Amino acid sequence: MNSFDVRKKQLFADYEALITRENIPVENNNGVYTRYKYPVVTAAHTPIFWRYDLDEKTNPYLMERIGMNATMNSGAIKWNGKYILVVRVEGADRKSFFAVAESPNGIDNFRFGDYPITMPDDVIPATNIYDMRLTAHEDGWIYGIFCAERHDDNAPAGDLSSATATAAIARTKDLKTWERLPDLKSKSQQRNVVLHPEFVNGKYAFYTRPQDGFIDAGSGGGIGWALVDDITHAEVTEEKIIDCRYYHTIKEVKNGEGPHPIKTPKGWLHLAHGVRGCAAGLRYVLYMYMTSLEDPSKLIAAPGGYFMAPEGEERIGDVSNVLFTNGWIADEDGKVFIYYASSDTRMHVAVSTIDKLVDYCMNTPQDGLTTTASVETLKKLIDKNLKLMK
Ligand code: M1P
Repeated sequence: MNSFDVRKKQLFADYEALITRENIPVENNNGVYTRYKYPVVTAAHTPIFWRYDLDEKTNPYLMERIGMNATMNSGAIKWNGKYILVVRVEGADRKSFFAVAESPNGIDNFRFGDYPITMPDDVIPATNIYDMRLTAHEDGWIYGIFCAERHDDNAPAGDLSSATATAAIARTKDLKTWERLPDLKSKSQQRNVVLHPEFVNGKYAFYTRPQDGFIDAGSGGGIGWALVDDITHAEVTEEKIIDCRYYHTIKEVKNGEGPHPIKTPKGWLHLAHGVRGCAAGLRYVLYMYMTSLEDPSKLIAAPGGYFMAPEGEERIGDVSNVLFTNGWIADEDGKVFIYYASSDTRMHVAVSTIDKLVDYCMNTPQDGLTTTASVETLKKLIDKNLKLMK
């Protein structure tokens, strides 16, 4: 074998070893969820034949030709018995695109299909697209709502950083061919928009995140809720904030709905991200809340603090100190697979159950918004436990 063939054989062997590596639950957990040791999808999980030209004549040194930088913020759905992620893959050129990776068990063996998704760009073309939330809606379509980013042409000449964020809408029946619908019309910029899986009062319901600019949520207030008559010409006419931001909390600067909520007998279970500022920059954590079955826009449980925060290697990456989620899968047996990205770099899974997550939401004390309130809450638990321990 010549050196080209030796290297090629090694590349494929290393790749197969990575893809088929068994994932291991991390035992040291808090009882609410179990993290898994290895990231489920990394840039190294993208197929070798996406990155290398495998023709010795045109690539005699067998060098990487198209670099992949990150695999992050992935939508999730169970489809034909497989655990599917629509992964946000970011190339070395900073462009994000979507690609389907599937696993037989939800915790390892995630493998990409041969091609990334070709997302029609027949509305207003976007420079970058990312962070798809998948919703199998009761109308029979699977929707992908994602951010479409474009340069802000109103920015002063020479400003090549100002951008606009819009919620783009596409739908599919097979996760292969996508139909693009017009972007969600809204007075403000929008990111982290999610489609509720059921009609509400006969209308499509969206979780929104109104924002003053591309980065700043500003006066947006928090996670919003809007009903839309026609998804093929979706427009936010009225928007109410259902999960507010508060001073000195984990969502002081921004928040955003994660995947669409899971329906449980006790209410809709929501997973979201909250952002606060500190000297090291922004810190993104995950938190949960619940809304009523009768009125999905009515908050019924708001556990205080974060549900998950970056730990260990999760803390480090392209944008450090970030956990972000836009995908989870609830199995028929009540198991929940929470897919989250760390530091805008790689995808992980944590596993819990619907019962545990509902218990977490209903019985974790609310944030009292002051130190005094937090200490009083803590003292109540200590009193109770000390009595039990006597
Ligand atoms: O870099 C962290 C995240 O920042 C944005 O989220 P948000 O709009 O809530 O600030 C998004 O760009 C997201 O993709 C990214 O992970």
